[in-house]
Amino acid sequence: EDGYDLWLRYKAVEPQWRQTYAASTRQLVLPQRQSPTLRAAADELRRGIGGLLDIDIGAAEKVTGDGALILGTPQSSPLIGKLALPLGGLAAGGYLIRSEQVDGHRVTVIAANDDIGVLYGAFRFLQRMQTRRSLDDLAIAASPQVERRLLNHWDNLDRSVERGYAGQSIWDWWRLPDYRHPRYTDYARANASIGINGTVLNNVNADADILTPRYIDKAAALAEVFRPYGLRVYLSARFSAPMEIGGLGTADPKDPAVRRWWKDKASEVYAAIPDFGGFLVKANSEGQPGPQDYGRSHADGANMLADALGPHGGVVMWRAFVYAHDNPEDRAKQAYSEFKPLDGQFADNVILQVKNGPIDFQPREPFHPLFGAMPKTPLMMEFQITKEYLGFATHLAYLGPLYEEVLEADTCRIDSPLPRGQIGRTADLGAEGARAAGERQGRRESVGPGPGERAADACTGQATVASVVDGSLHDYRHTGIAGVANIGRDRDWSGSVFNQANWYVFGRLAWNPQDSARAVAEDWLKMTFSPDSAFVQRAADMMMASREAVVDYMTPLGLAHLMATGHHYGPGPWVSELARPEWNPAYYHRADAGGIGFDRTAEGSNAAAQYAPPVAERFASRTAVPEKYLLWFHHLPWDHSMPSGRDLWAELVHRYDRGVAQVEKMRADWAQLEPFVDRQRFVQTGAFLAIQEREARWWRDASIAYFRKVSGRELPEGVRPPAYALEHYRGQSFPRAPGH
Ligand code: BDP
Repeated sequence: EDGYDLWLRYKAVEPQWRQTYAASTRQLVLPQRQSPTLRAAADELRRGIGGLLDIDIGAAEKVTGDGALILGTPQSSPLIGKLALPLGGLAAGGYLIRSEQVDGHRVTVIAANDDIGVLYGAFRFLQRMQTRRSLDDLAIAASPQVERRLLNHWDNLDRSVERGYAGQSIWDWWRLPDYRHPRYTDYARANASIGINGTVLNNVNADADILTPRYIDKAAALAEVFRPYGLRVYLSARFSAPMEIGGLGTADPKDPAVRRWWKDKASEVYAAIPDFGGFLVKANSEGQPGPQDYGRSHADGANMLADALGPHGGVVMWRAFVYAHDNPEDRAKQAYSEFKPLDGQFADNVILQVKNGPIDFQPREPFHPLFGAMPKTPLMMEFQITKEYLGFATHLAYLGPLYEEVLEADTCRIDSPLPRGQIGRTADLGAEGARAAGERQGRRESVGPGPGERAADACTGQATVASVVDGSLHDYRHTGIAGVANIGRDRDWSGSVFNQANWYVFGRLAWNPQDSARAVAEDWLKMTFSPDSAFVQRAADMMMASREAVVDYMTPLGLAHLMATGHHYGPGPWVSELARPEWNPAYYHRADAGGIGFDRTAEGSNAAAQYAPPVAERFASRTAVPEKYLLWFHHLPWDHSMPSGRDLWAELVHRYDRGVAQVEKMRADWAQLEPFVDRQRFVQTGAFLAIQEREARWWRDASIAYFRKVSGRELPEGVRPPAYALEHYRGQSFPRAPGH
C-alpha cells in the first residue's frame, strides 16, 4: 500500500456486506449508445465491483432478473428513457441513483441528463459500498452547486512545482504529447470521483511559452486523456506573452495589435482543444506583468482576454491576489480597495478569483472582504490545498475545517440584489445530505452580532460566503471554486497519505459547499483505510483537531505570516529587514514592549470597515471579536485580560503549548490505530507525526523565546522554557527547502 490508489482502493468488503451488495449488482445493463464517458462509467463499476465484491459483473442488454444495475441517459438508454425519471431538476453533471422496478424486477438506476452525470453517479454508487451504506430503497438526487470546480497547478514547464511538496510535476512536458503516462488517466479518474471538472495545468507565475504551438499540442494531449472524465483543461496566461512570444513591442490591452494577437491565440488554442476552459491570470501582483504597466485597469486587462475567449465559450479567471510594494495601505486592504470600485466593469465571461482570506493562505484568516461585496461580478473562491503555510507535506493538517469555516462565514451583506430564493438549499437531497446540513446548521458560528446584541437583519446566516460562491446570493452568471493542487510525482500523489484527504475534501466541498468537513473526513477514512467505526471515529477526531493544532503552534489568536523568509516553513517572527515591509513577520505581529497585534480598527488601518457593518462592528470590537481573530484586528497590551482569566501573554503561551500537546496526542492516537492500518502507511504516517511533533516544539519554542524577549515578560509559572536561546532559532536556515 503505497497510497497510489488514493480513495479508490476497492478492497474486498466484509462477508455480510458482500452478500447484501451482491444482491444489487447482479448484472450491468449498459446504454445502447456508448461514449468514452459512459464507457469510463461502466469500466469503473466493473473495476470497483470486481474489487469490493470479487464479482465479474458481466454486461447485459436487458434486465433479466432482480439486482440489475442500469446506467445511462434518456438519450443513450431507451430503458432509462421509458422510466420517466425526475431528471428535470438536475444541474449539469447531476445524477439520480434510484431503486426502481423494471419488468417486475428490482433494479438500481444510475441516470443523468448528460454522460458525465452518469460517471459521477457511478462513483457515488461505488462510494456507498466503500463506506458501507445500504443499496436498498435508494432515492438519491445530487447536483453540483458550483459550475467550475477546478484544480490550479502551480507547475512550471521545467517540472518544478511552486509550493509543491510531492515531488516534481506530474506533467512530463518533455515527453508530451507523444507519451501519455497512464498516471494522467488515474489523475482524471480521481478528480471525476469527487466531481472536479477542470484543471489549470501551469503556474500562475506563468511562462509565456505555454502558449506556443509546442506546448499547446502538449496541453491538447492531456485534454484528450481527460475529456472522457469531464475534466477540462485551462491554462495560466502571462499578460506580456504578446511581447515574449508574439514579437510585439507592447502588451497594452488597448493596443489593436495586442488585441488581435490574443484573438488569434485564442483561436489557435481552441483549434487544438475545442473544449478549452479559459485563462487564469495573475497580473500586477508580485512582479507579474499586467495592464497597470500601461496605465490600464484590471478590468481593461481582463476584458481584452475575455473578448478573445468569448466567441469560443471560454472564461477569464482574473486573480484578485494583488498587493504593491509602493502602496502604504495595509496589505490586507489592497485587493478590496482595487477591485471593489471595478464591480460592474467586467465582461460577462470574467470571473474574479479571490483567495479565501485577505492576506495569503495562512493557517487562519478571516474571510476575504470581497466576498459579498461584488454583486455584479462573479467571484470564485481560491483555496490552497498544498500546505505552503501549514507544514508542507509532513505535518498532518486536515483542511476540511478551514474550508468549512470560510464557506459558512456570514458576510451579512444585505446590500446585494434579491436572492434567487434558493439560498441555503441542500445540494444532495436524501437523508444523509440533509443530516450533514442539519449538523452544520446546529453549530454554525456567525461572525455577526451574537445573542443579545443589537439585532441586525443582515446576519441571518443566509448570506454566507458559500452563498456567494455558489452564486445564489447575487445570482452570478458563473460560479467557481479553485484549489491550488498538492499533487506531484510522488507515488502517493500528495506527499503523504493524509494530504490526499485535502484533495478529496476540496472536491467534495466544491461540489457542495454546504457539506460537512467531518462527514467528508469519515468517508475518506473509510475508503482510504478501513470502514471499522472504532478506527473511523478516532481518526476523524484526530483529523478534525489537526488544523487547529497547527494554528496553535504556529500562529495562535489571529497572528499570521510569522514564518522565516523564502521557504514559509519554520518560524521567523524576528524577521524585520526584508526590502518590502509586508514581507516581514514583524509587519504582521507588531509586537513590542507595549503589546502585540495588528490594529485594523478605525484607530489603525481600518481594514475591519471593508466588511458589512455588522461584521465590521464585531471585528472592530475588542470584546465581541471572535478570539481566533483577536490579534488580526487588534493591537493589545500584554496584560489585556482574556475570557479564560489569563492575560494575553499567558494566553498566547498557553495556545502554543496547546498546539504542541495536540500533536503529541495525535501521535499517541495514531499509535493506537495500528491494528487498522497496513504497515507501509502506518509507518510513514507515524514518522511524519514524529517530525511534526519536533517541529511543533520548534515553532512553539522559537516563538515564545522571541515574544518573551520583545515583551520583556517572564514565562508564566509552570511553563517549560524554550529548549534553546533565541539566537539558536534565529540561526537556523533552510536553503534547500522544497517548493520555491
Ligand atoms: C503565495 C506564494 C507564491 C504564489 C502567490 C500567489 O508564496 O509562491 O505565487 O502566493 O498566489 O502564497 O500568486
